[in-house]
Amino acid sequence: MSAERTLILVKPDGVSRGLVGEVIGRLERKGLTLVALELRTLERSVAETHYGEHASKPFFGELVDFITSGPLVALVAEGPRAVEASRGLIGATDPVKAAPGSLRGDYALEIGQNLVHGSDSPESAKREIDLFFPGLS
Ligand code: RTP
Ligand code: MG
Repeated sequence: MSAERTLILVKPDGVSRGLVGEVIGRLERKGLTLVALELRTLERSVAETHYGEHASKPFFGELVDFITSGPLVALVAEGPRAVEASRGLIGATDPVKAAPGSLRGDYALEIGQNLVHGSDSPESAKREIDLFFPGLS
């Protein structure tokens, strides 16, 4: 079985709403394995690096404000095609359009507070894991 790793964040809205267990449970029940897990509040510089691809977007300031607004849970999950598998569990970026049954489809309404992040490609996963858990990618 070829293993791939991905970075998942339970965003501050997920932590404050008590949905950490729900997110982790779905990842585990899908068959993904946790290989790192940490509760932390991000420095702005880390958030700006993590979301660097969006630096020129009009929502960038709000995105960084939100992701640094309180503790989040960062984790690395591993399994076959872990990036694609976890993006499927998370659902579309806009929670109103996310399929019911996905995490965003079931638990979120606003694009700016959409509960969970998952790396969008193996290359992004490597970059993001190196940022959050150096040496683990
Ligand atoms: P994420 O990186 O957080 O997992 O989300 P994603 O891949 O589904 O979406 P992405 O395009 O990477 O956008 C990152 C986050 O920016 C916020 N966003 N707001 N107002 C808007 O039009 C808008 N577009 C994106 C969302 O919170 C999204 O998760
Ligand atoms: Mg993204």
